[in-house]
Amino acid sequence: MSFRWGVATSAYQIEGSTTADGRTPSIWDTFCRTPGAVANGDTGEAACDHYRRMPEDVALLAELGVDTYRFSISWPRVQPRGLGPVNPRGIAFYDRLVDELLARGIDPWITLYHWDLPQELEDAGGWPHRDTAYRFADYATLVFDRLADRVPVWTTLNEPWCTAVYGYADGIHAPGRRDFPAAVRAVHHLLLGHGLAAGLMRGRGRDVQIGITLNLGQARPATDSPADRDATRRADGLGVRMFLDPLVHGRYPDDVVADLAGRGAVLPVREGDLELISAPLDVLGVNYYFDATLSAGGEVRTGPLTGMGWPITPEGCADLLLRIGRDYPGLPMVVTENGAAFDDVAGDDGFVHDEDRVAFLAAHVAAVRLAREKGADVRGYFAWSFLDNFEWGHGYGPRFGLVRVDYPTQRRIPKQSAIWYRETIKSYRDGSPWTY
Ligand code: PNW
Repeated sequence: MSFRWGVATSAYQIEGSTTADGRTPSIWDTFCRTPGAVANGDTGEAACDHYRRMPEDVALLAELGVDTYRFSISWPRVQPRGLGPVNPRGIAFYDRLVDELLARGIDPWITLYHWDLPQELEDAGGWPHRDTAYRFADYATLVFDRLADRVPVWTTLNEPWCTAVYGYADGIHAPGRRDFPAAVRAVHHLLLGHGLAAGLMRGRGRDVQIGITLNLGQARPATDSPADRDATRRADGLGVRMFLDPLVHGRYPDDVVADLAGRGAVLPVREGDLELISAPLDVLGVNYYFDATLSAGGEVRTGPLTGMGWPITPEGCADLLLRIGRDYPGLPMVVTENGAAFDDVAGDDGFVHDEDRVAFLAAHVAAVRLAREKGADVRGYFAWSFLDNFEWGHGYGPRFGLVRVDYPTQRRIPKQSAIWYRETIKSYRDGSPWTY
């Protein structure tokens, strides 16, 4: 098989049309209406208007030369209110998207949950409530049964750490709650939802791959002091091992359980849950943005930073992929997101000479190459993002796209990085193509 080259997006960040064709509100619609929650009062109501411009966007993907497009399904579009039968008008959009992609030789790669929980399910308790896991599994099969005949790869969740921590502990993402023990319950129910959905999809007997995507980084101690090393262990526990240990080894790490107990939080594990959660995965999606350097006092950020204030740490990408390969052997990986926001300056023609983004992406592709040479089983690389889009709590300020979106006109203008990416993919394919 040849290495996959792709780009990624998510539903709420690009689609707009939030009330079209029977879609009901998600927690992000509600959060965006909460005063002060999102920068500039921005909302996903219009976003990139992708819901209406989908065919021209797919044509643009074909011009980019990617072989894979990773997108997510809006739960409240296909199952309004998170309950009951599929909404035919909602699923029809994804049906057309899949056909359009296949017609252009691009593999659709579906993420079932990229943060847009139907509001009614949050009202009933959200992810801290166990029933949400069962609701998610029900929704997953509705989508799977309609699209699995044409979609080869299925990702259950995108970055459950962000859902739990940003959504329920820090309150900086929807639903904006600040309750650490609730966030820890959310972690377990997200993983349970993954396990239930994966099991049901697997049971359909289709020839597809099933996986999950995590945001991962290699935490590093600022100094060799015991306090900094302990801060690093704890961050790695919550960020990496709390997810990968149950998924791969079928148990939560003892030190993490103890740390959580010290903070008054408990993972609400019931008999049989860990067996479901640790069912075999075909692929692990790795979203890599940066490495955290930790001291006892918190995170230390030095050196060059992106427009998000994130450190630029491509070496960490290789280290991370090698470490996952070592600690969780036998798990094929795909980098399902990597990219950066910079202060893009557009010319009069809208063109952006984003040499900083080109350098960022090139350094990370080189890190993937290095990790592969050293033996990590990495099977694809997807840039975040195809288009500039709604960057959650930051609104439309940060631009991650390879393609600029001029929001007032919705014009798409490929940036220098889009041209660079197309040429890079081509040279890898024409040179000595990566295979696995
Ligand atoms: C990811 N962090 O989120 C998401 O999957 C995307 O939807 C998002 O647009 C993209 O990264 C860029 O932010 C993350 O602080 C948010 O480490 C925050 C972090 C990592 C990933």
